[in-house]
Amino acid sequence: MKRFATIGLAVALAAMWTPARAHDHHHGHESYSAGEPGDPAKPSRTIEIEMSEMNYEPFEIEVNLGEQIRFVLHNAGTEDHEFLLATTKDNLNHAAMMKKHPHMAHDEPNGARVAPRKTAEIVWKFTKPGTFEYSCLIPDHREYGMTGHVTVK
Ligand SMILES: [Cu+2]
Repeated sequence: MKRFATIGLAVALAAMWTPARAHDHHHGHESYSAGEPGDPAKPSRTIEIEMSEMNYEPFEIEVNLGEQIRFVLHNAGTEDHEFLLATTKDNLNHAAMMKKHPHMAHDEPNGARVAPRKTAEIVWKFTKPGTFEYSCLIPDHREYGMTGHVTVK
């Protein structure tokens, strides 16, 4: 499990290098690394994402800068899964927090936690160019492959 060890090290280093940030971390912050919460009253393109153990389908998407996406998140698996949109750096910091507080609940506009056989939706506006990701931060899920990538053109 070389990949697991490497990612585990990256998480540990991220936690060590940003103690102030980790300390300040709280849910409900106003700025998000992958864009901003969308407006459900405005037009959006729908992208359906299926989650299961331990992956996303699709695991790679492309959106246009300024585009609003309605993500319909189906959990086709047998465990809870999350979909959290952020930069890799932010998700790794967040994952380190989750290891310390595994029962942390998420109620954030940039993501959702979905129970088996349930569906959730989030509306997101991609206001920043670059590469972002969606990931499941339930301990060990990310390490076993639950990461997808978003390219904003
Ligand atoms: Cu998961």
